[in-house]
Amino acid sequence: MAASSAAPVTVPAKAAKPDAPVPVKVAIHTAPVPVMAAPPAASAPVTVARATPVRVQSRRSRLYRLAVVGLGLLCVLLLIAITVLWIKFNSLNLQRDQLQSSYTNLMMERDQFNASYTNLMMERDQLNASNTNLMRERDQLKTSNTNLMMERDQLKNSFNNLNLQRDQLQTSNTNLMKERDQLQTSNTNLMMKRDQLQTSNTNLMKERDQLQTSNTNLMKERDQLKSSVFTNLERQSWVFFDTSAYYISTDMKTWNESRDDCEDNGGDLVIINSKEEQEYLTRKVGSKQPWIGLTDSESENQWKWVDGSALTTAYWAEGEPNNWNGIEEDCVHMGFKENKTWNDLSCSSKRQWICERRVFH
Ligand SMILES: [Ca+2]
Ligand SMILES: [Ca+2]
Ligand SMILES: [Ca+2]
Repeated sequence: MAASSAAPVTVPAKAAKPDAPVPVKVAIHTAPVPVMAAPPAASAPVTVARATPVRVQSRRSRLYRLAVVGLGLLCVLLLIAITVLWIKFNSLNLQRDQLQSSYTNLMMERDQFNASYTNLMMERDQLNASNTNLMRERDQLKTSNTNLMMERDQLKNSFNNLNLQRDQLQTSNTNLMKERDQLQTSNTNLMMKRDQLQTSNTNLMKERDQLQTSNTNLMKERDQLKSSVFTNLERQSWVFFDTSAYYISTDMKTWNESRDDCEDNGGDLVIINSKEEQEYLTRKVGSKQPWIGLTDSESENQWKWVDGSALTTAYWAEGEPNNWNGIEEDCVHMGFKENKTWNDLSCSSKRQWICERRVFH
């Protein structure tokens, strides 16, 4: 339509500021209505040449007709113009109404847009706030996630260690249960043995008490006997050293006769077991040279004591034993030479002797 180009509607596409209301400008330009110039009035001057009266009258008549015709034409034209203007006016009114309606609609839409815009701004602000919160939460969750992953890894390690420990403990537990069962069995056996031992112990204590009583009696008897033995030995000139009693004879006999005498008195020829014993007897014999219980009569140079034991420590005089002068010398006496030490001599020689017997203190 031609009217739409004549009536431009300016609606800014986007406002400079989002908060400002959308300006809507509606300019209505009505087309200028052409005003027809009024037809020349009838009283317009008409120049009529002065002629003859008929001719003048005819000319006037013709002018009148022309004027009428012209006036009629003018009226027709005016009517057409008015009709056209009327149509255009109606059309413009219609367009104006449409534009007003459109304007109203646009205003409503603008208000709706404004309301929507406000809502959207609010939503945007809410979304911004929500976004900020979400980002903060995301960061917190990221941190939390990292921590959780670390904790998870630590828990995994801990879990693996615990599994390992559990397995070890299970093995240990199984072993301990076996040991416990064995110990229970052992304990039961030990308790039985303990009971048996308690019974046995009770019996032994009774026996011990009886033995103690018996021992006490025996000790008394022993002391009495010992006293008696000591008295008798002292009476027979025995002397005492350590755990032995010694008799140094005044008579002189062969080695074998001397041994018989010792055996008859509950002993045997002396066995010298230590340096102390050797020194004690050396002091006791003085200048005597008595037999001692050492011989190699069974096998030459295999010296043995009268109890069958081999000689370990000897106190031979210098150059002894020597089977002096080619004579067999198989028996030993002490107190020889200045050191009072040992010499081998013929067993058939007669000399004093020393007997030894064990005594109890
Ligand atoms: Ca001895
Ligand atoms: Ca000899
Ligand atoms: Ca000799």
